[in-house]
Amino acid sequence: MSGRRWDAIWLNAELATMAEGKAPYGAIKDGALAVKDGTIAWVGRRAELPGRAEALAAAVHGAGGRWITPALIDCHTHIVHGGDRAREFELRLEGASYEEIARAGGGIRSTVAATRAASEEALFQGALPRLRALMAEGVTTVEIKSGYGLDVANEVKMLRVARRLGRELPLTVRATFLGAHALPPEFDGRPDDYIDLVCEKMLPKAADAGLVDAVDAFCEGIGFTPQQTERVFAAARARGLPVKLHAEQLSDLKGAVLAARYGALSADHLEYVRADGVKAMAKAGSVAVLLPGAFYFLRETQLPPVALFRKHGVPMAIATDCNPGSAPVTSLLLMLNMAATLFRLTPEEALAGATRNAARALGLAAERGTLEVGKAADFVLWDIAAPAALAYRFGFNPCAKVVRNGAAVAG
Ligand code: DI6
Ligand code: FE
Repeated sequence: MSGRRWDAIWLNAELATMAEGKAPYGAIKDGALAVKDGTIAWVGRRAELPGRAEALAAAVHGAGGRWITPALIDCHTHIVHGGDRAREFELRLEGASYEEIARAGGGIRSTVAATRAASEEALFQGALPRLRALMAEGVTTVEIKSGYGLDVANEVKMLRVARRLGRELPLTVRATFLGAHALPPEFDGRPDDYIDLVCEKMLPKAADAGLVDAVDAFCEGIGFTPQQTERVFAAARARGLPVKLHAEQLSDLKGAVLAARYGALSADHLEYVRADGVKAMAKAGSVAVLLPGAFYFLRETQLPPVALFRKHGVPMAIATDCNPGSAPVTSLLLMLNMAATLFRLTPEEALAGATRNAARALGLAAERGTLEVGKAADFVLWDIAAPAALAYRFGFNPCAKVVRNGAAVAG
């Protein structure tokens, strides 16, 4: 015990707190950030510190004049999966569409076959390098979905891997149950029977094992109807679990309206959402999770209605959607760049999308996503001249140091 007020303090830093309603990026020039018990205990201008840093904190760190931002949050991934879909990529380059491949039994189903065949250990080992790539860019919180098991044992297997990754890596993992991702082959022609299984067996089993933080579904022509999706949402609600939805990725089935009706944390993709969906989301406080990697990789041309999200005050998050079919990407920084170049988000909106709004999309707004007192001391030191550089450069990683729960993450 040093008897000092704080465990550590970081000085000589430019802070992009990303706190709302303040300066651009919530910036604080010549800032100081203090940590106590893994939590941010003080943040502000160095000149306003209530005493000498050495007297206040047991450890004093210099940030070398670097920018510090909240650690990044990837709020939508399918990072646990077996196999890859490079062959499908070749087919698409020869002219086949994503939907045609899915309808022909490829697509998600081919990843289901590979995921079912993989051991829990193999899935864990397979996810490691992908997560390490995200972590190297300052990600400390990741959402991981199931949805490539599509039976009780394999959905539980995927979610157990997600939990283990959260235990064994310096990462906060939120596990999302996505049993209603695709119709497994053994249920061909019987989607409602499959939804029975999802609601009556899969979700209860996974939730009772403590493996589910939220429930998602794929509401789409090649996924499930709004009626089927609503049954999944009702089952989630009965267990007190929050919902989110893959909505309006390829067509407008009014998934966002439905999700909003269930108070969804987020609706994701949203290229085809219209004003009714956007307004419903605004009212419900749902986050629009934009996935520029999938937009890019599928060569989509329909842009998500960013102007409408702004107009109605729907918070926008940015995520990788890391998955083997539509977004085999493990760089959240690249997604910031694509959000700006493809979707015309400002660099500040893009960064808010991978910090403050991503936290909100995971129901973690009170605990992370900004540099504010009381939140987790998860932050990143960057070798950049201004925060806009995080969206400006691409294929480049200026991450100098990652701090999680107040302690430097080795790496
Ligand atoms: N939309 C997506 O982008 C991912 N899932 C979904 O519903 C892709 C899933 C895949 O192609 O494996
Ligand atoms: Fe997805």
